[in-house]
Amino acid sequence: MGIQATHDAYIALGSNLGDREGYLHTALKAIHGYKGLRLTGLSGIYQTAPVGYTDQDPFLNMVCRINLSLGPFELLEALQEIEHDLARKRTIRWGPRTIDLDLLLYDREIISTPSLTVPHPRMFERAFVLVPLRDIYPDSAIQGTSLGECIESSQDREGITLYRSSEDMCALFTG
Ligand code: A4P
Ligand code: MG
Repeated sequence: MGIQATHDAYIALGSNLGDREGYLHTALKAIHGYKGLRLTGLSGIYQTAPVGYTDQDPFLNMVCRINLSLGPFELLEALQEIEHDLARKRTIRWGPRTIDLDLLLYDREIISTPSLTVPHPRMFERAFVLVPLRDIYPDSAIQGTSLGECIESSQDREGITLYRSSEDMCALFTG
């Protein structure tokens, strides 16, 4: 009997179309139900003003931690499959979407390829990612970069309000 090596990864979820909270819940269930993936942490849900293409409705954003046996590229494929199943409409870049799943961190790996960049290239300047990540990330810094300082200097931190607490999310998924 071998010991299965496992990894920890952090995924950012975002939705700003239709039943936003419903899409987040459906995506979390799909992640937890996917072979080789297991949810181990849930941030709160935050309502956030749109960044980039601003003429669109506010987002709900959150972050989850997973424990997994898949490699980073297999994980990206799994996330894309789940996005596809939730019928995301790819029309406007940075535009409205039912669900967006971004791979933020995979252990402490640094990956730089055309199809996958980890840590996610824009995460350190986006409060809509860092504020939920801070709910569940065990340290105050990531590879020497302070989460609090990044949030302080982010452009979008004013537009963020708590929508559902991390405790409520965990209760929903365990009880
Ligand atoms: N890709 C490379 N690295 C990664 C990674 N770490 N995780 C590639 C996920 N994908 C990665 O992604 C485009 C390509 O990125 C993929 O083919 C993959 O191989 P996509 O999800 O198809 O396209 P997208 O999401 O429209 O573009 P992108 O660049 O991911 O958009 P962003 O940067 O995620 O921005 N404002 C608020 N308040 N909240 C939001 O959630 N989201 C966006 C989307 C803009 N403004 C927002 C929000
Ligand atoms: Mg994306």
